[in-house]
Amino acid sequence: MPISIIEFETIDSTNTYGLKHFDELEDKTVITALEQTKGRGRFDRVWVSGRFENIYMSFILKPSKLTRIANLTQYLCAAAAKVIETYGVSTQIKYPNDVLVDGKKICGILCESKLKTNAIQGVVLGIGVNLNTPQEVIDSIDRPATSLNLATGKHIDRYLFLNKLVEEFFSNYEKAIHEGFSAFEEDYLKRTEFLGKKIFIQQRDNSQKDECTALRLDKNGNLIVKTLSGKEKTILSGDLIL
Ligand code: BTX
Repeated sequence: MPISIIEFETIDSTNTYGLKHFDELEDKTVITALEQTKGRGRFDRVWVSGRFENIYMSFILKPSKLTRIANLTQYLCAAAAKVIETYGVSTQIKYPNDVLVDGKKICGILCESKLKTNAIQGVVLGIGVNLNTPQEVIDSIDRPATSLNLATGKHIDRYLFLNKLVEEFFSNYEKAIHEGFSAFEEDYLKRTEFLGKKIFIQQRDNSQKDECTALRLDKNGNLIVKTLSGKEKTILSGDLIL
């Protein structure tokens, strides 16, 4: 379980706070906020973070051995999907870090390493989950999005969800750290719907969309695709367009 949960009413970003105060925060501290004024996604994108009784949270993690950082993102993705499903909705995982409901993004994960003279000291693993975002705010997001209240037709108790997520995350955390992808492979794979399908990989500058077929995830959780020229390729960065 976490050492402590620190909650802010308003903060720029729980990840930014975690990185800034990394040295003084203990391993397994959880930072949460009711709203973020500068919520961040990957590649400096914005994460819509208004005061809607949503989850904006970062885990401060300083494991002594870390198999693969990318796996922590996938591990949290599967944990979040499981908790969302306790509300009676089904989820899909879009590689590597999105949880979708009805094909729309409900949750995003941002994993950032804390480096000191090029050595990794640990990570700040941030997650945002839309629990009670109003429809008009969802409609203003530039990609398909949803919120758990809209999917269930009910208001979602933020503290209950937060506790469930923290508990689920730490229930298998040590195993995930030590064994990597194999520790949670089944939970992750059974929610992926893109394998075997034609997809596009878009690089971060949005310049190019490469068509390919998603083949499988390897034993480290990396996506293997077949390119149009028939070659197998490992995808380590970019966004999947389904
Ligand atoms: P991402 O780069 O995968 O997704 C960002 C994209 O998702 C945006 O460009 C936009 O299209 C869409 N988007 C923005 N806000 C939302 C939203 N609320 N719901 C659904 N879609 C949205 C995902 O990055 C990583 C998000 C991590 C957020 C957490 S919150 C706690 C922590 N602190 C912080 O600043 N970031 C993390």
